[in-house]
Amino acid sequence: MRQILLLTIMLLWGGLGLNAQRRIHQELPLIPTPANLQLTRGSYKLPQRVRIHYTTKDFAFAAEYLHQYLREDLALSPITKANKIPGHITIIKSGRVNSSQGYKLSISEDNGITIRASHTSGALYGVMTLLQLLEGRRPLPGDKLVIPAMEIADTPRYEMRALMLDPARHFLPLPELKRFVDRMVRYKFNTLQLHLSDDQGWRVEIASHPELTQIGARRTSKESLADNGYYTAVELRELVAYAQERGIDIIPEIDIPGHTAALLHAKPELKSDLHRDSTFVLGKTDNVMLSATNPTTYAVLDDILRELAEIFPRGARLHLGGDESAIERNWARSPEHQSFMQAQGIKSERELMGYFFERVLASARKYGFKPILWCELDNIRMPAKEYLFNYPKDVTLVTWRMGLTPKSMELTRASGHQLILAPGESAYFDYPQYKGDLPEFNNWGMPITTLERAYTWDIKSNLYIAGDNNILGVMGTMWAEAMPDMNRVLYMTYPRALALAEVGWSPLSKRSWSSFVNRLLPVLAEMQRSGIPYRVPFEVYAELVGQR
Ligand code: TNX
Repeated sequence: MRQILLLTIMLLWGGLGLNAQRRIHQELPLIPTPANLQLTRGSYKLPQRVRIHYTTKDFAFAAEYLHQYLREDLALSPITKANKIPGHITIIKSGRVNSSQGYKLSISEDNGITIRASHTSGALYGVMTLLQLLEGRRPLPGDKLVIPAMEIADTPRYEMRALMLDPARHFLPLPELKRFVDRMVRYKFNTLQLHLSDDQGWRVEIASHPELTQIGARRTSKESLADNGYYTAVELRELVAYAQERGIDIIPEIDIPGHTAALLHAKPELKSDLHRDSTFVLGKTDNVMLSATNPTTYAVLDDILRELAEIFPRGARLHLGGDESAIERNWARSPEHQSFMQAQGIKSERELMGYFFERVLASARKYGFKPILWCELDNIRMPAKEYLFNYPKDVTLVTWRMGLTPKSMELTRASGHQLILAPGESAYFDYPQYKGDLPEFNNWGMPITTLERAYTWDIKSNLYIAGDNNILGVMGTMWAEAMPDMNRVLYMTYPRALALAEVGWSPLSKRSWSSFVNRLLPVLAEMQRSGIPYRVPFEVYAELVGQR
């Protein structure tokens, strides 16, 4: 089957008319496409012993990254930290670039390559753009590498471009997380959320409550023993530093008060009266909730947050879940919760959610975290009118449920909450990418999210209103019920995350599906060369030859 597919693609590619081939090569293979790009006269020839000069030690990592690429991927012999010589590569700190993630990239025959940025991430993004320009241009021995002269002035559409991994469902060892981070920076993603707890596992070591991982990270059913595992505080600190060098913030997520079977399995004292006598099997139980009446719940959560604060930098974001809490099945049926509500004057279980989070958010604030919650409305689909409960102003919300993004945008616009867009119908990359495609196990009837959909959702909709400045960014989620390991995760991530990277970075005015498709092949070729699994988007090849 695979061979047939590959053969078909090769035939299609070979069979493209000259016009189509020309069309494909017209556009520079940059993903995400820059905000401004102007080709200028001439071209620049990279010398074999090209010098890389940088003006501040903040840019050392970006320079080193470029150095390594030139040496290993293009077989050049670069020299870094040399004095500045015109006609080579310079990475300059410049106050003239006024956005912290922005950069300017000039390529000219006489001056060589200049990247200007005011901050580390801008310098890094300038290098990533340069890498894509150089990709596939490895010269033959004796020849020089030539790139067209141009001026790029680039800056992101949204401050945050995020992906989310779910090691709770299937554990992903630390080196695999680094492998994922390595790819993210290539496409200018700057945030990785780690879903560290769910019904299926508790994945972060908490010294004051060792049973969380001793019990909560160990599956009890035989078939899923391979899913055991957790991150130590030392490992997470290492990951935070590793990601930070690459311009990526890590957001830990502790999912409460629902999605907590593993937590309750490890700490039965946090169960409500409803479940006091039940035992939970890790990976099997859901729809249970923490007790909101028990002071121990808040004390344990405070301990957890305090320890997380020792791992993550002060001011980091922290996601506290808040999704799919089955309040009707839990708090609404619990005598303890009902009398607690009465005593406190709390009128509904929804209001009790507000009470619960106020108490946990007090801990989050005390430890300097910026809190995030999944946005829930009064209904799981339209018609929905309002928030599930009164979200405090300092909480950033994530819109995720299918069909609720327009409503969530309207509500947050009015209430002033910051919003991250992770719409289920276009940014849930656990869903199959095409009819009949993976995942072939644990598929609970997932809908399909095609590459085209992952790219066009914001272009096709009337979601955006001028001055919508409460939107912090976009996030693609890799929920892992059906993804046993990192190779599968990468296969599901790419190429759809390339589409999302462009949604999050490039201005709407510069984007089109056909342009994206034209730029895709060389980027995928580089992934293949680097050993990154991705799904071959054969339907896109059909698009190129007009067969749709
Ligand atoms: C809903 S999205 C969930 C996750 C599942 C996902 C599967 C969200 C906030 N909760 O727990 O993994 O659907 O697509």
